[in-house]
Amino acid sequence: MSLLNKKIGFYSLDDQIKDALLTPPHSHLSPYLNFNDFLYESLKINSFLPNALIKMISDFKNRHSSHSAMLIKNLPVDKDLSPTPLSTQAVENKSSFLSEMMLLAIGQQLGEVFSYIEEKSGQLIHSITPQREGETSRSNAGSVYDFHLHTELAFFEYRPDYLLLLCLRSNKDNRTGFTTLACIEDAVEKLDQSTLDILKKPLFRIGIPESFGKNKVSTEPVSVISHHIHDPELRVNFNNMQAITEEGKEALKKLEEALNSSLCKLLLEPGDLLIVDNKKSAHGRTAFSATYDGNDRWLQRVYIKSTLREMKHLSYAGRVHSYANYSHSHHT
Ligand SMILES: O=C(O)CCC(=O)C(=O)O
Ligand SMILES: [Fe+2]
Repeated sequence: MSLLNKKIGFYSLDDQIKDALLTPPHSHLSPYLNFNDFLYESLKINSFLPNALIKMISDFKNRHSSHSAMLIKNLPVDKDLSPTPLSTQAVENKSSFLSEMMLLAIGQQLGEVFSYIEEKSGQLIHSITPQREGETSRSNAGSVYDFHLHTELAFFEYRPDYLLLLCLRSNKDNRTGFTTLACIEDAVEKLDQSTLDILKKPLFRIGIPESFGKNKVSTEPVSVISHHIHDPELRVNFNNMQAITEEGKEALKKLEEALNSSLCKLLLEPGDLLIVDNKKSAHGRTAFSATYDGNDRWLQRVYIKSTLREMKHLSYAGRVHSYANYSHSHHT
């Protein structure tokens, strides 16, 4: 178990640049009132970022580096931060939108910001905060139990290529509530060829969350490691996944052990942005105790796809997409 690993690209912004970004030119815009104006305005932020960081993100995106995730530290986030919202909808109390600016600016270096109507009502910027009603769930709303490693929306063919997690408020005790991360390369090194061959077969059913599934609880059997020979991809969720054969079960257990044996645990701090390559790595979160008093851990999240053109048939409204359009077209 290590805190940082060579598969995670690391960049810490100079204080000087951070300070220059503290007062962005058009801070009166709200992403919650007019998302598109805010989105395109945020692009201007990128011209203030150092070329070395822009290059690192470009190399990461194009797989010119070996990074499966990136951690960018010391980004500016809002100074007078409102209390951690108790519901995922209640972000309108936020009086400035610097964190959103940073998320969307950097997100757009990787591709297109998008959402699903079935995930947080189609919001394009998600608040990840502990929710009382979901506290025992193994989901982003939970806190009581570990949220095991998963690739984001693993059940869905049209899942995000990247997710960005920006920390606004860290967990109070600084000892729990780690974001966990493991990448496929580290796991593949530890697995024998026959296990890898089994993981490449369609022997695994991945659970579909209720908000997406409605009348279907899991996928058709899929493989968890793709056949891309030179740059294999991962599709996994250890919270709700089942192998349909004994050899599949055995292989899945070995994969989980291999991923966990090279796990990175990151205690995100305000201004830390974790960019996860959702094809190359799995992420999760360790348990923590939530108090629901406005001081809980608070991350903001966006989903990115390199391009939205292949999802055109799933479009719901602009950048918001719908899983229902997919399940209908697949007669389920
Ligand atoms: O809370 C975290 O650190 C990560 C939660 C998660 O899996 C997500 O937001 O997709
Ligand atoms: Fe996740």
